[in-house]
Amino acid sequence: MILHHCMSARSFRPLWMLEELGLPYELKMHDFPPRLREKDYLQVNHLGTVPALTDGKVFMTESAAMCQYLAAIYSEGNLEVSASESGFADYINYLHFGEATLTFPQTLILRYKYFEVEERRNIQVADDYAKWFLSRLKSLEGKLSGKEFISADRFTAADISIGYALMLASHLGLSEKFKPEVSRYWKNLESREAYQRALKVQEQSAKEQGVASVPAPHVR
Ligand SMILES: N[C@@H](CCC(=O)N[C@@H](CS)C(=O)NCC(=O)O)C(=O)O
Repeated sequence: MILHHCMSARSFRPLWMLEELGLPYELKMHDFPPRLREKDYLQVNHLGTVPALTDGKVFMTESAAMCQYLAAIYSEGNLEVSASESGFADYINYLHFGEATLTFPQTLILRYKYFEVEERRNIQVADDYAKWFLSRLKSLEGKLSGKEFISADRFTAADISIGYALMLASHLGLSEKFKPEVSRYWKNLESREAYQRALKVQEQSAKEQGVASVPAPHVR
């Protein structure tokens, strides 16, 4: 398997998943954004985005779908919830929620607070989407009450999908505003050995491959 990754970008989701599974893989690091910094990468993924994953003839470009795929193919049911289990609807709902509802607004913060050239930055947009993101966490707060994991009382790919969104929020300084249940859940997720290994692997690989080892937006 080959995973194309930028430091702490959404490609961290499948990287964390691969570490949870203990599977062998090759991690190809890219400076962010590869679309502009590494034109050759467009031959791997026409969109220029990370992640990109190849597994034999399989090629994927969506981080939450990769987690679902890896759980379905390689976890022997441990990191997924099957359609016959009662937590199935929560599993797929939160797998998508992590990307579509929790990560998307944060990309607007990244773009309008950090990545755009000075004259196109817009603090109003960034602040509005920070509020938007935090208000979307409200539904998690209730859902997580008295629970360690989001679905089926066990750690699954859905926790990785949400966990990455919380990781990004902490990079953006939003974790101080997490409410108690989300804060507890996040501390629990980030203390997982596989999560910690994924952090080390990306840093080590960045150094070995001559790529900036500080996650964007600090790269610019
Ligand atoms: N929905 C996709 C989004 C992929 C995406 O936009 N990745 C960002 C990094 S987090 C990227 O590569 N941005 C650089 C660009 O748009 O050129 C996923 O979850 O994988």
